[in-house]
Amino acid sequence: NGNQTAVVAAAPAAATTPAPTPAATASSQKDRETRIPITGIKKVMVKTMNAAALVPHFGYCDEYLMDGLMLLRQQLKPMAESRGIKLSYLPFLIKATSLALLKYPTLNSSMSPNETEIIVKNYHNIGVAMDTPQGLLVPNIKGVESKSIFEIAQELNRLQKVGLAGQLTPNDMSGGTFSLSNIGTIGGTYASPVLLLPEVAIGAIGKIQKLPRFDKNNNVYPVHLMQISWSADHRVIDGATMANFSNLLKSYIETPNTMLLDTK
Ligand code: CAO
Repeated sequence: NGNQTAVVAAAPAAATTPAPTPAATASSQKDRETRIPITGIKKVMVKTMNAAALVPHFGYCDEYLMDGLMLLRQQLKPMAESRGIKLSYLPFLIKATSLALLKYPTLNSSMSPNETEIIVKNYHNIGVAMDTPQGLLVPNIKGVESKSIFEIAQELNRLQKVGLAGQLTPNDMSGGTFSLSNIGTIGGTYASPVLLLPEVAIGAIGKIQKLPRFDKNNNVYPVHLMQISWSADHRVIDGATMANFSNLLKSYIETPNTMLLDTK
């Protein structure tokens, strides 16, 4: 493309190496580079990420004990499977997020474009980052506040299926109010997620790991831990709100039966 200018970091030449002629440099550089056009979803990602970079984010991380939820999922997974639905950890995390958002609703809001109002949404459309053949997409599960964990799993299964087939619709992807990104399916622990505007918070979920911890008598014992990394828009959310929200979500995840009390 004649309009493009190559931006190539020049390696410092060794003192003894003669400088190559300009023609030789141009042809060898061309052979050593591949130009990938930025189109489609990648182009959208450039635009949305540039916009997000203008928002002052802060990060907050914690680790959640997963043994209780692992046991519960082990019990419920075969039942979901008998109804044709795969039950991963995400439906529980999405429901617990929604329950915690009921207590801390400003995390489910957006800033008005002229920065004069915070628009709190009383519907929880929770987005899930998906690694699809088209690239990173964030479809959302609509109305999580009134869905059961099974209904959330059903919708997640549907979105994952159409996502892998490259058939997510604009409706699947619009109207999100809060996002989660389960990077733990690929690996890793902590992350630094970038906001999906106009949402004001996003969480990145790390890989569940078996790790040693101490009991009160200083004996080492094994636990399963999952790290979670939050990013929030510091114009709207303060650190205390984020920490209180994460603590409540943590209590639902660590003692998952408590979700029964608040689930509608
Ligand atoms: N730690 C350990 N195991 C995990 C896990 C985690 N954090 N998350 C999921 N698993 C397990 C599941 O429970 C499942 O186990 P079983 O086979 O025993 O049931 C298995 O890994 C596969 O899970 P899954 O991928 O089918 O389901 P999911 O609902 O957890 O995730 C989806 C769905 C679409 C979010 C995921 O496939 C994906 O695309 N992740 C990548 C997200 C991403 O790219 N984020 C970065 C965005 S920023 O660039």
